[in-house]
Amino acid sequence: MKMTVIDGSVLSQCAEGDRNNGRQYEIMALVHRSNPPRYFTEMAIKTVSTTPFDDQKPGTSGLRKQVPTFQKPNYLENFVQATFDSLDDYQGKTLVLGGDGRYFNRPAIQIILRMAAANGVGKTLVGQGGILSTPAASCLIRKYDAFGGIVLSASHNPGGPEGDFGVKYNVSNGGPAPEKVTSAIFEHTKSISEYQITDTEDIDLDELGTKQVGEMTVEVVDSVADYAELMEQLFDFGKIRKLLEGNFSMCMDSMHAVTGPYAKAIFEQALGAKAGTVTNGEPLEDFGGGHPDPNLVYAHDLVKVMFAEDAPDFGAASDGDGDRNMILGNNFFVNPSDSLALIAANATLIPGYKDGLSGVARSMPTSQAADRVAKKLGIDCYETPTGWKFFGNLLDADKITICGEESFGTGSNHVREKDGLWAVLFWLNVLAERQQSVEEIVTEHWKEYGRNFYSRHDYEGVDSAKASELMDGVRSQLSSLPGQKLGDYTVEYADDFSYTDPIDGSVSEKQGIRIGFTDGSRMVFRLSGTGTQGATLRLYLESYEPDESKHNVDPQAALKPLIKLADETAKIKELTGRDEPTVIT
Ligand code: G16
Repeated sequence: MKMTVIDGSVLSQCAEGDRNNGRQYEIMALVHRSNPPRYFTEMAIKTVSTTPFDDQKPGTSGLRKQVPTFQKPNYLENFVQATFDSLDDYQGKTLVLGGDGRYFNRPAIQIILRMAAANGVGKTLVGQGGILSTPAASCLIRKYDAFGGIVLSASHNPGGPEGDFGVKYNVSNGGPAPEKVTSAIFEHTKSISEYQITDTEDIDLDELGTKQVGEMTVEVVDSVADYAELMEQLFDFGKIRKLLEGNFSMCMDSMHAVTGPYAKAIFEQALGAKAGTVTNGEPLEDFGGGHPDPNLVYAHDLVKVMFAEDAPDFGAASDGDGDRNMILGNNFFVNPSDSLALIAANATLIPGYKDGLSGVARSMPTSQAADRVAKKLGIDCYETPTGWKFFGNLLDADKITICGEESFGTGSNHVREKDGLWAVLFWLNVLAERQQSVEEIVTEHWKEYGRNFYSRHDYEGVDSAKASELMDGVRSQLSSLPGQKLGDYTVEYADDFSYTDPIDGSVSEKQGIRIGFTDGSRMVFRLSGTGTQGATLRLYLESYEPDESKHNVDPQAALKPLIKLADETAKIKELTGRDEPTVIT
């Protein structure tokens, strides 16, 4: 007698005799009796013995490791099986699957398809060529009522045989799995002893249409069409087309990552932008050797164009999986925190948001510029931990319409992920309506609300033990800091940020150390949850300047006293052994 264990429960049982006589056999649901019985072709499913890996705890956004780690025998399979094992009630239902096209995307998709079939998934929608941007995957999950999605990406981390890979599970609202789900997956990875996989051939991922993997239907879908349709519903494509067909010039850098096909279809084909508007538009497995992170350091091609004498009016870049964005004007950088505030302030100019916003949210380290807009609009502003997953409940409950993070992420209730091209379209629509330059729009915003000077200093690849020592050192000062004078600043509060979700009451602790001053300035210390080598220390700095005559200052100069204070408080140079951050945004 053979027992197959699925979802931690005994789901199937068949006599050896049945297996040998070449018949199909019925999988009896012994525990989940409410599930309809399913039929599998004999010998299609293999149960493979495995042992746990001790490093499969999902981080800020799924499991991210270097490619060679994912290529270890059973490494990917364990995590995928643990994901299925932690879910209820998905048998016979639809899954969405795709990735950002990085190295190992295709083989991983073939493995996951076979495992999904073996675990009883009814149908899987896969992006053509295995390509789905993160927001497009979210769009498909919602549109086709999928129970969830598996998105293969390490986002902004470099790709290639020695680069990074990642697996992220999204739930039925289209958003990243909340902590209770990722914790359950992690628990299963610790005790896994076997996984299920079909003994079937690879399928053709490039040809659109319906195929079979065992008893599961696979539909290879156009990666762009549904997403582009959703964008057209939200934005005034007619007005944007008029802008792009006029004298307005634009450059969109897809960084050889996933947004190339999306950006070409939307900007060049649907909106009439000149051919060549989208640069680095061919997704490559190693992103052309680049680091697909849209910031001033890594998006150097775009920065060079946008800070030249004859720069275009508007520039944008997106990241590996298409959920981040950077917005630039002619010789002008829009800080992501300001971008969030501006998007909120201008939302009613956009058809999809013309009735106003229910509320806004930002991650804790994001500047408080959005709070000022929310106050003026008379709506709530929520402060969540870093990670898009924390916005999901607020969006589902319609507490917020728009949300964003300092890490170049902005989005809305249209999907449950941050969305790079959505942000670019939002800006284009605002520019088309206001007929002003990017710089004029931002400086007018500062004039109205005051300017939140903001910067993030990253120290990448720091020794993990030193990074923990640094954080512990700051943590040990927290109780004595309030009321103390540090330089010209007086500490108002100092804490390790803890968040209680207002919808489900779940508590997330130790989400970054905040030291706030009486004049509204802040410094925040956090260790990144997305890196794969050593630790990345993130230092977030913010000060507020209401006086318009002092707005035209380089943020690094405006924040200099705080930068010095942060080093003194956390001994950054001493403990990291670095004189300068790796990246300043
Ligand atoms: C992910 C998360 C974001 C987060 C960012 C940085 O983005 O989805 O919510 O802000 O990582 O996280 P950390 O500071 O922990 O590195 P992405 O674009 O990498 O998925």
